[in-house]
Amino acid sequence: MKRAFITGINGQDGSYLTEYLLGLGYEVHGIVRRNSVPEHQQSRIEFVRENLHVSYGDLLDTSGLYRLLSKIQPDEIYNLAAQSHVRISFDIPEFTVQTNALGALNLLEAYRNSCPHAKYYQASSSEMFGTSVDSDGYQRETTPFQPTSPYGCAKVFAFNITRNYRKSYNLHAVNGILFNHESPRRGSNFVTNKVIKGAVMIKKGMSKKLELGNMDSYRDWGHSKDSVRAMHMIINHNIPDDFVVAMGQTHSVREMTDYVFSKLGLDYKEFVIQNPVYLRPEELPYLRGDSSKLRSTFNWEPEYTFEMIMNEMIEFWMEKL
Ligand code: NAP
Ligand code: F7E
Repeated sequence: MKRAFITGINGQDGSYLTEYLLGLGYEVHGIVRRNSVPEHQQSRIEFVRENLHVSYGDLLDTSGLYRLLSKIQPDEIYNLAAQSHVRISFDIPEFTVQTNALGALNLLEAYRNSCPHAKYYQASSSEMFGTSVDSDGYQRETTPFQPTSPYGCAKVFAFNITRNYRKSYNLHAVNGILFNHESPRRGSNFVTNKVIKGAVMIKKGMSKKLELGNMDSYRDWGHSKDSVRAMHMIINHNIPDDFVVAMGQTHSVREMTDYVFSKLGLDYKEFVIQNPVYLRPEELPYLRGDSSKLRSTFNWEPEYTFEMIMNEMIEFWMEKL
């Protein structure tokens, strides 16, 4: 039985990856942070029991990471933990950098010194590209990084230090450069889930308005389930390497909002207002990923279309509210 160790196990991706690996017969270990509401600590994985082992841990608690990895001796390590909200990274830049950049280094150090024969996956992000776009309108593995947020800057460090450890110490350490991916488990302060929850509340008469920031940025939205399948492929490639994971299609926030409201029989223009609170000091205006390398190496194809993702999330909130 293979053993996996996941940081950020109670996050959106961590919970889907846990289910996916358990389905493949893995024993899954993960760390959660202490929360003053204990029910929140494992809220996304509480329905999973067998072959799942959860410990308290934090990327900033290096000795704890070392102790756990020494004991568990995992075959695969997935570093998914992060302060993952880009706008909030402007409010708490130091914490974001400590967790997303130094936290990755802490985990790499614990890995190198306790279980160097394991494989290591770093959750890198399209936010690293920032304003950089190739002349054909795509971002890919060779596109230079020009990050536009503390979050993006920290992820660039984590990406580079993962490569540096791979080369310096001959470790099987890899990066997945993932574009935005969503699901009903997405935090409701990310734009897709915020729009969908807000629109359903308006539909049900529970709210009258929805406040958003910049509606003219473009994102390449996929599904978290397709993303975690790709993570498993990337970490298990025979050569440690870095891969972009993306749908290759882009939609503006406005188009996405229009789709969601129309699906509910509403006109978004009657309900959506702009609140500058949700604008970013520097915006990333456009993302569209070219995942040809991933597709040709592993035959990876997304199972979800943009419309399927939105529809699943709409159904979720229609039932939940
Ligand atoms: P998420 O839902 O925000 O989950 C992040 C997880 O990290 C949470 O469980 C959180 O715990 C944990 N965490 C935060 N700080 C920590 C720390 N100091 N020590 C240990 N755990 C900590 O994010 P996600 O959407 O699943 O994303 C997973 C990873 O992929 C993240 O690294 C993210 O930056 C990256 N990524 C995401 C996307 C995307 O579109 N979703 C795209 C590219 C890259 P709490 O619940 O206690 O806060
Ligand atoms: O914003 C705009 C906002 O917060 C998307 C993270 O998973 O993907 C995610 O980062 C766009 C931006 O995601 C609101 O300005 C407008 O242009 O859903 P988001 P993100 O910033 O792209 C990357 C790849 C990651 O790695 C991150 O971890 O939507 N927008 N109005 C808004 N965004 C939010 N959150 N809230 C609004 O009211």
